[in-house]
Amino acid sequence: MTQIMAIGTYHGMDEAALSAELDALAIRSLKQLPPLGEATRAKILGVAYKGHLQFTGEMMDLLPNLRLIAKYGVGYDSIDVDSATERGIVVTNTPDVLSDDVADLTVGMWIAAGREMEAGINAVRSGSWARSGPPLAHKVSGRRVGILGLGRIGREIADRLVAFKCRIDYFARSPRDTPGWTYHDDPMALAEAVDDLIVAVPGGRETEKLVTAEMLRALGPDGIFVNISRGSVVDEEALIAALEGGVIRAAALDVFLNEPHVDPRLASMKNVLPLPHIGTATVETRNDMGVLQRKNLHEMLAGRPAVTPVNA
Ligand code: 8YV
Repeated sequence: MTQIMAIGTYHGMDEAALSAELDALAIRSLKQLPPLGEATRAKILGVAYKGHLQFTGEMMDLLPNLRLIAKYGVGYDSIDVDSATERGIVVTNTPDVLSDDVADLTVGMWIAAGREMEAGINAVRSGSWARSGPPLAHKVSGRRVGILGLGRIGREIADRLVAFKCRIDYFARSPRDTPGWTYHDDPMALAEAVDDLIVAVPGGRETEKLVTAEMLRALGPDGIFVNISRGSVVDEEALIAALEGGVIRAAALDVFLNEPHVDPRLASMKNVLPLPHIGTATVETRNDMGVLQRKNLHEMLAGRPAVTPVNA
């Protein structure tokens, strides 16, 4: 009897494991949930969820015996956790196993934007290198970098930047135990203090448009803005205006407001390094994320507490 439902577009290795280990009933999107028969829906005790469509209380009510939503990913802004809690549904995510990958990519993006790697690649590919080299870029080592959100991922990013002789400033809800980094209790104060700004706060209502036009102005015409969190955290229109108007120097973005549909202005500007949300997209990390997601489902089926709950 199928007690687990897998919702989302999974990689083949996860699809196979969800089916083999948990006999999961797979659907591509939450939109396919309402048309399923009532009897099928009533059997479901756990959902393996991968997606950015909002898993609302209304959707949860279509699964009257649901006990657990196991999110594939550390961010759970696509799940209405309050509604889940009200219904006694545990929500889990996949923290830690992905922090290295996201931090590695962030630093890579920051260097690529600062050193204008894309222009260099284009010069080789187009043959324009033979006529004249690309213009000089800017040094990245030693810059003063602000981390907006010093959680697990923010911390990994900052630790890596220390190796690049960067001075670290950060914003978090409260000061953290850090090796001489500067704490700011206000995102604007952080933006004013630093050369570059990296967004590492979780997405969701609380952080919506946390990065404002004023903060980008404070960063200034030499500033690099990096976002590996969620597109919702920045006022995207303000970001586009700042990039078009030279208010900041460059942006490196792995996330967008309406992804996978990227605003064409962001996709085409030369001072934007756009990536298709690949922060965790390695075989190793995606494997670990899948294992942790399924582990939470196995524990629920065995009557044991979840391993990585967010609303316990
Ligand atoms: C997801 C992510 O893994 O972990 C997160 O919160 O944003 C991603 O890395 C990806 O969106 C797959 O759903």
